[in-house]
Amino acid sequence: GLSEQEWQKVVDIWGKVEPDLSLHGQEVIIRMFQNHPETQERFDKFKNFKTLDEMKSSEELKKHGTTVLSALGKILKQKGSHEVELAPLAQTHANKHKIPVKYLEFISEIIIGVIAEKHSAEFGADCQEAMRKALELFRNDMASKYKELGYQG
Ligand code: BLA
Repeated sequence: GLSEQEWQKVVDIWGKVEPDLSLHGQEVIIRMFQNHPETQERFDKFKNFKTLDEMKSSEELKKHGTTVLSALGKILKQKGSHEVELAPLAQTHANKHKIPVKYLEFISEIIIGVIAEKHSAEFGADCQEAMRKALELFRNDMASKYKELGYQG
């Protein structure tokens, strides 16, 4: 798990992300599609986007980015006691969207990269390490739920 100091770093940096959640979210989703095109295939509503312009001008994509980061923010603020928040997410991601743990790893690294770019001064090595641990915990707990639900992920 994370120490109280590590959680505090995670929560503090999230406070820098939140004022511009939709912009961060849009950037994360676009970068995930560009770096890992197979992830784009999982979205009926985005799989036909071909150009960066199309992605950038899509309100739906921006909205999804906001959904993702709001859900993640709620989870991170639980500092590991996220059972209530995680259960429904694991359910839809195992049974409906079928999102492998590998894709959760992709998006985790991209989230760290986007924060590092936008908030380099506040997101030093120790803070990045804390965020990486928090996202690892999130993924591990998603993976356990996946197994309970019979999805190998
Ligand atoms: C939908 N993803 C959702 C929803 C939430 C999240 C809250 C809407 C409610 C639901 O269907 O459960 C949350 N998505 C997240 C979080 C992350 C994220 C917390 O990416 C990352 C930290 N979901 C993933 C990944 C993919 C993904 C890595 O976690 C990548 C392919 C896909 N999420 C995905 C899809 C939907 C979804 C395909 C349905 C989108 C729609 O049609 O509206």
